Amino acid sequence: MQAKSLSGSWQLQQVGKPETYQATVPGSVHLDLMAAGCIPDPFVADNELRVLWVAEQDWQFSRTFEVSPAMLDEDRVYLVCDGLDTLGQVEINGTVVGRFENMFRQYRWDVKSLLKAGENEIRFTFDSPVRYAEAHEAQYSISMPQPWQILGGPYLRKAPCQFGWDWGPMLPPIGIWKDLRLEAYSRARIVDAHVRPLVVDGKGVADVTVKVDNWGGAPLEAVLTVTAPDGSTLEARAAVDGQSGKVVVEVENPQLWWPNGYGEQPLYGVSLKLLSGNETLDTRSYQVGFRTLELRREPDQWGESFTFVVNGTPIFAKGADWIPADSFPTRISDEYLEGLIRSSADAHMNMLRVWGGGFYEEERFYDLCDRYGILIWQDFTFACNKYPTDEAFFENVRLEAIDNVRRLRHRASLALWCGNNEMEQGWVDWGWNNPNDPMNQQLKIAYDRMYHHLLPRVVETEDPDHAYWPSSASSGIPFSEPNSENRGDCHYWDVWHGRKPFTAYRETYPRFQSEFGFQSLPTLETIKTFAEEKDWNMTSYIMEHHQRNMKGNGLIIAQMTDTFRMPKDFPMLVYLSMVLQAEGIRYGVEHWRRNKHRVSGTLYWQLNDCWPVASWSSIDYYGRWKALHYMARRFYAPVLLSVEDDEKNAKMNVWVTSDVVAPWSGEIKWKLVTLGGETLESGAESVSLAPQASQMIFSRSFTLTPDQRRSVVFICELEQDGKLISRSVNPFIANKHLDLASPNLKVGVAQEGGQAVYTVTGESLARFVELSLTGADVIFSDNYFDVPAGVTVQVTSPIPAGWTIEQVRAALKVTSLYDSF
Ligand code: BMA
Repeated sequence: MQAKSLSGSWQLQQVGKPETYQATVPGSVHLDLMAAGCIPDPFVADNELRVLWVAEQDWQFSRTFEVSPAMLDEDRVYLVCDGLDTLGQVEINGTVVGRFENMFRQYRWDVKSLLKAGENEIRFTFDSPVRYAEAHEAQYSISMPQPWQILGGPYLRKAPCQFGWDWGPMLPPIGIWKDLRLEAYSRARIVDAHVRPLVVDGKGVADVTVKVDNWGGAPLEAVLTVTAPDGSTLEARAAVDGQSGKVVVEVENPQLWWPNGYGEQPLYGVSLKLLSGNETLDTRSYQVGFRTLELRREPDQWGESFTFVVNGTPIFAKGADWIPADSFPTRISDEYLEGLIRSSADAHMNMLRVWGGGFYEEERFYDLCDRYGILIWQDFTFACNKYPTDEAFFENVRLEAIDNVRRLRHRASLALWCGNNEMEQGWVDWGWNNPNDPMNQQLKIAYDRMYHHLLPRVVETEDPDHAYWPSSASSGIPFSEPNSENRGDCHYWDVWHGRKPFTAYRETYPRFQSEFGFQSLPTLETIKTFAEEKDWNMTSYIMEHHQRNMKGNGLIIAQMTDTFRMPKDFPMLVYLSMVLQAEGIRYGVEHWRRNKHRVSGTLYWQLNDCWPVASWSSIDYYGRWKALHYMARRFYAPVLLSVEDDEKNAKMNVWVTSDVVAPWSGEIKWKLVTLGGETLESGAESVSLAPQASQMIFSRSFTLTPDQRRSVVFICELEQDGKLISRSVNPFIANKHLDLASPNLKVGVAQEGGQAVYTVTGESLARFVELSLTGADVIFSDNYFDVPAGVTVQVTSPIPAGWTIEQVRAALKVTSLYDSF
């Protein structure tokens, strides 16, 4: 087997225009035009609107390449394209090789007859996805119009959000977005290898079925090598009979793979060789983990459970929804991607949902999730829309589903296949269904066929080891209460879209909360990349351009006034919007974790951004942690202290919730204290929890005067072996009405190795203390924390590369709630 990558330097040309540009493959037209200085950065100001024309044109990518006589000596030479975005045709030496129409599929053509030894030419012509989508929409008008979207996306198998979303710009990329290469084989090649890392009676079993194309007809052998984390190897071989063979390696006492927080992530290498005698004809290699995984759905007193169970241990899923990490995905660096996955694991997450409006992620994404112990809920890429009903569309999707299920099914991180995002809800709850319209009925029948028949059948056939779920949200019963609290997963949007207060979260008891969220602005440093200071106003043209949920900025302000005083300036508005978001999501997650006997997971909407924008994300486009991400690290901690406050009755219920699989014991210390630090009452309770239990430890109503409500707080601390592990500060009134005084915060900064240690104290309660270093992006060990009067709080950060501790001191900025008004 020989391979030759065709990635690298290409030439780009707009169809019908003479100018040529240098192009980078993998890449896209927008990125090449930006690099050539021909279009402005679409993420700055409202430049997006100035570059809409790019995706309305047709584009050609071409290059020459050498083919060696040795390659042409092989029986077959394929052109293999891992990702073509999206629509067009490819020619070699002037002859059309084939057409493509799906960015999620791998395309493979036998091109030997078109190649010659020496120089060859290859040319891709990409048709405008926008013109295609709009023309089809004009003809069939099936899609659901949204103000933030180019219409007609569903006609194309292209990431739906690239046509615009309620957090994303309308910038559909065009181009060769993954590697492409020539692959040459003689006699036979591997067509498919189904690698199943199983655990059977405590033994690891690497069970591999290989399918081959054996046009040479010679006897073939498959050799399977399993490499343990310590480098030791086990090998087995088996004859390939006809077009398929099965080879199995058993691993005694395998090290089990666990989700983050439940154990280690030992990974085994699996490599497969196809031999003819001593000659290797083809190879494949994989990274696997041995684990069992089940989606447990059992009838119970509330309906039906929805719990992921790994190696027999029920997991409380803690995480977020994942969207594409860039509108132009080919420029996502390995460091950036790892930063996002590491940040998820750092916040004690164990699950991300790859949401159906994006794309099936690249190998490197799942490699990281395997390594960091992040389970993946994988949607098929359909979201919030009605899709075509014709046979060609169904066949295109069937091939796409087979490609991607085969590509990902061996992954330790893969937890679930899910049909689509929110489309069952559309049919049942959002008025999509019009029984009097025959076209509409056809669309609904097509929905049923796709998500209740075609896709589950592909999963059943290609990946019997993972469950299929028809839609998120769904009850699991077709067209029956998809957003039911009693069974299946839920999306809860009454807080945010429905403008309910955060307290409304406590009225819900979903079996699995796979979406809920609240927006904030991105960090000020990020806002500076798209808005000049003159535009620093919530309702300025530019700030509203970087807000795609039409009512979004108003919703932020409205909810802010429930909780906080009006911010005194724009930087404080940014700060408060982040704190508000963090507080809201905390409120929900704490409630659902307290009720873990009933609720089995929370995935907040959304982890990340694809451009700089006001959104529901906890990490902004530049990888900066918003307050929510720091808060997530606290509310997703393995042992959670939370206070169920009842403002009206001045009642505080103190809970401890444990995800630890062993018994847990510790101590609660509480006090009623003035903002100035005077203790009015205090007490302590011991905590002793069964494995994975949640329990109310202490409950108390206080009698407070109206003045006291504004000037005292309830502070609770959780200790283990005398060491503080968590603190919770709870007012008896909305934060805006607290009688806060200037805390006069003092921060000592010392150096310990490569770390800066910040020691924070104040004279009066400081809420949501934010530390930042002007001129550097660092992640602090904690941030947006409370500092009660007279209490010392210590946090650390890495010292930025090349900085002295004096520079850290000079750059340190400290903000607390008191500074916001
Ligand atoms: C859910 C998601 C997305 C959307 C988000 C915020 O519906 O599935 O479609 O971006 O809410 O509105």
